[in-house]
Amino acid sequence: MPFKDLREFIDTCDRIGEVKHISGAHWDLEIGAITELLAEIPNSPAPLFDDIPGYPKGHRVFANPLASNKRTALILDQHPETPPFEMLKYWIKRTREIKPVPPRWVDDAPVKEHVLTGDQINLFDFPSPKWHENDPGRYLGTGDTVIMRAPGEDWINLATYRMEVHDEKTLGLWISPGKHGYLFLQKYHERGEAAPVAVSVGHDPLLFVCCATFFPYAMSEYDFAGHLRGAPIEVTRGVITDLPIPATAEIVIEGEIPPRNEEMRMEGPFGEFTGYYAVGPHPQLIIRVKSVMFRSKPIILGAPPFKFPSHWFTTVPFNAGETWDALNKVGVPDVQGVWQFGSWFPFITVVSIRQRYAGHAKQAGLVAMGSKGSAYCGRYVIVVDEDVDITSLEDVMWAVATRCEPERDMDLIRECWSSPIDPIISPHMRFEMAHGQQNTSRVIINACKPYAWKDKFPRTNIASKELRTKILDKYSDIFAGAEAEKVKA
Ligand SMILES: Cc1cc2nc3c(=O)[nH]c(=O)nc-3n(C[C@H](O)[C@H](O)[C@H](O)COP(=O)(O)O)c2cc1C
Ligand SMILES: [Mn+2]
Repeated sequence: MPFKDLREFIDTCDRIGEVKHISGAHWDLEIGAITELLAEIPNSPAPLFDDIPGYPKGHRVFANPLASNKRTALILDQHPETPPFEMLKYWIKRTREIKPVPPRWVDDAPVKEHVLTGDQINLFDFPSPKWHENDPGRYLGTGDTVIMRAPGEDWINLATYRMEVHDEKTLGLWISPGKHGYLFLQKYHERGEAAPVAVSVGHDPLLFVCCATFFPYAMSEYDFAGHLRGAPIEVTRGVITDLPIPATAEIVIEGEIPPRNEEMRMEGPFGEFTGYYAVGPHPQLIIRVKSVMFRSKPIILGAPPFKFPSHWFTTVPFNAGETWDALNKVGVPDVQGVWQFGSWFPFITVVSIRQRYAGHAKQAGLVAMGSKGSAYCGRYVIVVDEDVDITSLEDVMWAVATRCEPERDMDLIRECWSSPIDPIISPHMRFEMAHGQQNTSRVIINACKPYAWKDKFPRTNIASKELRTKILDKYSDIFAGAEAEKVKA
């Protein structure tokens, strides 16, 4: 069932115990710390903050929207108990059969319940949290979507980029080199033009996931989100731009992004997905805000990044789906699955194969490394045999520790696509070099049994499936419920 807006999603989550109502937490670090501590607990409920000091009742913040299996399953319209690996397979299937569903224009737009322009605008009217202790200020944009039209082309890009509140009418915007928004701005700004922009900071988390997942250039995230939900996203024209904005959004801001040589502001450092504060303080792009639209009792969608292994984003690494698909498309045979670790970004990509020929594992590693879903900010690509549980980092590291001979089975690839956000980039490269010059190396780890003598590799000593089943049947009183589920495999 597609959700028509964030409110309907929250209500549905609430009915299955997936929401924690929190009253009175302060925007200054309290909301952030509660959100972080909850994200550290696997599958914890999503906090909905109300009665935020200094703000009218009803001005809310909803955070960690997809940080549980059940909530992730909800947006995919899957059974709440669906395991994350099955959800990734479903995502890939839907991606493969994509038929773009363009958004539908409507006039009746709840987001236009209140419209402010000019002097009426004060961004501090919304309870943007200061999420992490060393953030420079308050970030209204974490689970946001930044909407722009491709200059000279006919398509709309939507993407999640962080936004700091600089003052009543100015937002900061940080976009990593190479991202679609970054490419658009290069074109606008080369012509000396400010770029028209609209940003939603509260919408259906399905749209959010699509805005934070890698899609090819020229594929509008609106069209893919419409395809996934099986119905078009309803959009309405902005009040100062003609950009399509989600009609049922909670808060939408419109404005323009001036060229870098006209105005920038110091931004960051912000607590990033890497687990560090890497980027900033540094002069960055801004949005000059020209209009603010919002519904009564608006809800900010918060998705502040936290240090791995917190599942602050989703429990399913959707970018791994692109890599799996890429492996299939170029014809790497017998790929059993792809998974990623690293708080949503592909620091560690794991590919599982059923080895068929000498060189098969290396081929899989090289293709995975270069695929869109794993290329940006990657570090390690690990290839394992089909018996390894790729969703378990412990199991993967067991394979690395026992099946990889480092001298023979590791390859170093230099000068790959990274980002200023990468903590290993030196301060000189991060701050003094021109944008886009940062890069890092990769290691491909072949943690498969050596192909030449794989049949002579020592046997694994875990109890077989047959023995487990027999014991579980006979001694069901020892292994009840969840325990039994755990030892079944
Ligand atoms: C919560 C969250 C915050 C993000 N913040 C940023 C950001 O500040 N800048 C950025 O370049 N990418 C950020 N990303 C990653 C982009 O949203 C992601 O790479 C997306 O695919 C970019 O879309 P695009 O290819 O249309 O540019 C963030 C992702 C998430 C989940
Ligand atoms: Mn895009």
